Amino acid sequence: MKVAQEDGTLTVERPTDRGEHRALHGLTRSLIANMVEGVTAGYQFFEYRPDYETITFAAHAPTRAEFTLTIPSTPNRVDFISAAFVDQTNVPAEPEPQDGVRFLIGARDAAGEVALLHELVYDPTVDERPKPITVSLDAYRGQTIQLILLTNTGDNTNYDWSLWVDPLVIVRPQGF
Ligand SMILES: [Ca+2]
Repeated sequence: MKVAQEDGTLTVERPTDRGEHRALHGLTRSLIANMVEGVTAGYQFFEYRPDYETITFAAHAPTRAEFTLTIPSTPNRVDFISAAFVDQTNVPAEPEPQDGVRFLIGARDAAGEVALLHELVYDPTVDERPKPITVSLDAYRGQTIQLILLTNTGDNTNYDWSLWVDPLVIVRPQGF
């Protein structure tokens, strides 16, 4: 999927009219719409400046997306929240073996140091629902960072259509 921004409007283009591309096209549009809705509905999704030319939110692993965020100096919690999911829509009735997708969340701080904050494997042969992700960014309060979202295929690339569901960075009081 190619996502472009022009005159304040985001557009999502699909590479072909094949079924899997049509499905991901719709999903990508809805994910981005949900992110925008999250902003207007009161989430503090601050200083969010993604490079829409290169980011894909739903794609066959491996993928890489980076978001530049300036995280406020606040006593509140700052978390990245999302869920990992591997779409099985296009898996045939008699599938080849698959081993799922590894999801990794990292951050590059102002000094250029990259830290792996969290990783998990979504294996569609075991997992049936999106796996929730909550990653604390408290250590980066007051800094401008790149939040890095990666997927990789593992040993087997079959059916590795991977999704970051409703990715958001939120600020909320302690105890919530
Ligand atoms: Ca795999």
